Amino acid sequence: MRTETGTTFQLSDYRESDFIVDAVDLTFRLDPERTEVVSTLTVRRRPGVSPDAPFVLDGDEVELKSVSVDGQTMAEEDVAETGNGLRLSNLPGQAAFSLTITSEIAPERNTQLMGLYRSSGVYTTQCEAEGFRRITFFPDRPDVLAVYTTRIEADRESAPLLLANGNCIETGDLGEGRHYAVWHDPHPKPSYLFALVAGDLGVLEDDFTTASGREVALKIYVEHGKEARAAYAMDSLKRSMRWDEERFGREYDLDIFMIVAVSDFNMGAMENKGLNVFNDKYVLADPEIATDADYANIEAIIAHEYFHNWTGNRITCRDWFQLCLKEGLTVYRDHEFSADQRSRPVKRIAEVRLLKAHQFPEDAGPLAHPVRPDRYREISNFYTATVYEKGSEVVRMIATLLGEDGFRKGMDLYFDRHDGEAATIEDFLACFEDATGFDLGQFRLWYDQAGTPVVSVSTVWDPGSRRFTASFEQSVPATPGQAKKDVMHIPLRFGLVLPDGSEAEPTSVTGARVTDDVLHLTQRSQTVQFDGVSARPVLSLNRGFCAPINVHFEQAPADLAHLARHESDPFARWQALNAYAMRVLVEAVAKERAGGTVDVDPALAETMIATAEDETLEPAFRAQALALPGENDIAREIGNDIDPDAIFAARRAVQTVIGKTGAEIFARLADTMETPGAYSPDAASAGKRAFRHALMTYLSLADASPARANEAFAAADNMTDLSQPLLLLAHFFPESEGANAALATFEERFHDTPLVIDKWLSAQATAPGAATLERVRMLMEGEHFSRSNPNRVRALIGAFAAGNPTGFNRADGAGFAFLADEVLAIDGRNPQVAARLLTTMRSWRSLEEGRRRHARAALERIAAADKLSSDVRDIVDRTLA
Ligand code: 0A1
Ligand code: ZN
Repeated sequence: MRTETGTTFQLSDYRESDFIVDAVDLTFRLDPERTEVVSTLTVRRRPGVSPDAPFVLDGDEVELKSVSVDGQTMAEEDVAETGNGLRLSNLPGQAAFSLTITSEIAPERNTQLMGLYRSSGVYTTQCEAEGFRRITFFPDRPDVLAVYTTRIEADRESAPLLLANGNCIETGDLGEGRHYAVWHDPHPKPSYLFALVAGDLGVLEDDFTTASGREVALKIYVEHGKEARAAYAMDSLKRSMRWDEERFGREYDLDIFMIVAVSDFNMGAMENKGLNVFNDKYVLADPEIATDADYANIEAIIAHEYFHNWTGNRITCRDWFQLCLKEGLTVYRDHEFSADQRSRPVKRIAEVRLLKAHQFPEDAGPLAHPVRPDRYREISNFYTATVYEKGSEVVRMIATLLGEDGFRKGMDLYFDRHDGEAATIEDFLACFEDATGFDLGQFRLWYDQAGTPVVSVSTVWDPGSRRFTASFEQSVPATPGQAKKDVMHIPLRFGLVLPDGSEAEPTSVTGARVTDDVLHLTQRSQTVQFDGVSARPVLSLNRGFCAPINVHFEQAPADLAHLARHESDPFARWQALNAYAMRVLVEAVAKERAGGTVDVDPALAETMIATAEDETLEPAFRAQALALPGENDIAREIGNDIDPDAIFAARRAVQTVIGKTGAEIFARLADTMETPGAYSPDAASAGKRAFRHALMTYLSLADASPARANEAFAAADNMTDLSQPLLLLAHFFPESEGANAALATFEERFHDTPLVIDKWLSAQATAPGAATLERVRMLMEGEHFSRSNPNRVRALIGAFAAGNPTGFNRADGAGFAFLADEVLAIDGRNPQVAARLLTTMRSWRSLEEGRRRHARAALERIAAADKLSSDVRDIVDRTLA
């Protein structure tokens, strides 16, 4: 395990590597305990580098056997093992040379799941960010691009399938039950995109013809017998390939594209060149095992990894500080893909909910960092919502600023100018500026300044002069290492909605630049006058959640209700309704804490019911409209001195009032949302199911009875319709007979399908209340849990810590103590999973005093442990700082 070194890496320290590696030839002699890796590098000293400079290679848990240069074994005194790699001295000064390193690794003992490891008997690799150094000694940094040839030797029986990046150029028999395959990838790539898979797997095959006529073989490898469950992933892949051609003019560039599904994986999936490796959760689906949400995730992640072929692989990152260059951009691309495949406004609502639930709290807490961080101790801890999701929002703002054509021109120039290179954010931004002439000088602060900007708004309507005035004040909260912030360029889509629902068209706007429907805030405070407005308008601000900011705007409930009913853009309708509900919920929490009875503004319930009834809106949208902000959203809005029990009680009370008020209408609507015939995962059918479930939740609360959920559970013929009532029973009627029976039935039916059992674990782990912790402990003792499988850990412990505010934040601190125990227990096997689990403590300072004290004690106990991975050390130190 890489334990803490205390080294901080800084963006400002970047230097090109002294040596250039043109080619990498690898031979793997696979064996679970003792895999021999022979790596031959074709190396040149970079012009200008001193002929005495040593060649420094990274290495982690690799056993060195020998090193030779141009066939000659190197002298012992020229080979220094440094603890984190090799330092080779006395190498040729000018001429290119060939460096051969023989070493050994033990895939079977690799529990970190970084480097070469085994998952259910299959050899697989994960090299991003710094896993290649766990396979062989190498300058393991993304700006060292080389052409790879990989020879794999293995037992034919246990590993009939031998895969690596690129095209297979040779196969053969080695006798004694062993065989080999050689793969060549003609595209120069960084080491983090290397991949190898060897094992016995089934395959689903298809093909794709690119726009220019290249025939591409498509293969998805899964456990034998599960091939049919890869059909939706295959369909998503083909749609992604077509979409990238049509939308961005990007074609695939090899003759084969492979995806391998494995059951032990630290993240979602990995974009290795031509050989994506996936967490099987994001490949396998059929109506019996996958929910609508699973289908949507598969589609999005298949697309994401495929899109990396251009944004990440053909153009990669110069260094890991530039991670958002590939991730933010690729998330933006997968968001656009899903929006085109499904409903754009509904997709946008889901994105914004996710951004606010994950990125906003990160940006407001001790782990806040810029979209492009300027320092890190452990890069694995920077695969964050900020780099991915906020990174995507920043790209979306560039598209807003430049318009569709300008954005496409900038992207075309980026692909053209940097193909085959390792680029930076500066390179990326320069393409948009050069292609359009747009000045992104102030805008680039979005990459370097952490914290969610706040825009405070106040408005005045003067009927006499027909002038509407809006005043804006922007600020960015202090974040770790950044006390003072500069003024940002914030683009805001807006509209002035008139009493009849139409849009005002002011005769003049002064005080801010306005382009089309975008208002540009570029100063700390700005007063904008809209003249010639025919009647008092309601300001609709940040349409489409154009900028990822917090808006402080005391809009009257009647104005929010007006927008919720009349906005032309459905996303903005949802946004207004959500803001209105949030207002009511925050007031309800204050009442609850003061010991009063929670009452609900009847106009909120009416607006929600009217939206639910609005036949012009698609069911998926109406489902979103009915979903109140979650407990964590409310906590974030309140900001400090959080009592999760009060939030829970107040929210439940509001939900119940809405359910009772709307009961008759909801019951009628629920009957119209049938999806007859065989299950189909399409967005329209999924939307109906989501709406029906939202209605059923309100109705069950209104009836104070699990009867509807029991009935729905019994009638379900697909996983979506089965898991929704299961959750309803487990969370709303946990003591009922039906809840226990449903959990037992579910377990009985799916006990041999771990991916489905994860849903069963999560449903129980997220049941509100103090008693759940004991349930989680009990489940950990049961047959379905294993600390060594990341999906199980996330489904049980992760779901408990991140998705159960009342249970995890128990007033006695037992939830925090439990998490600390688990982080320490898991850290020894898998530091990445342990560190990620620990990030669930990031908002501890906003809790009320008693809970805060317990949280601190748990964190301090972790910090005091004698042996921590660098991953956990980094998170615990920053969380406590
Ligand atoms: N690049 C992948 C995510 C990924 C990152 C790190 C990993 O191991 C530490 C694995 C996957 C993506 O964006 O999909
Ligand atoms: Zn990615």
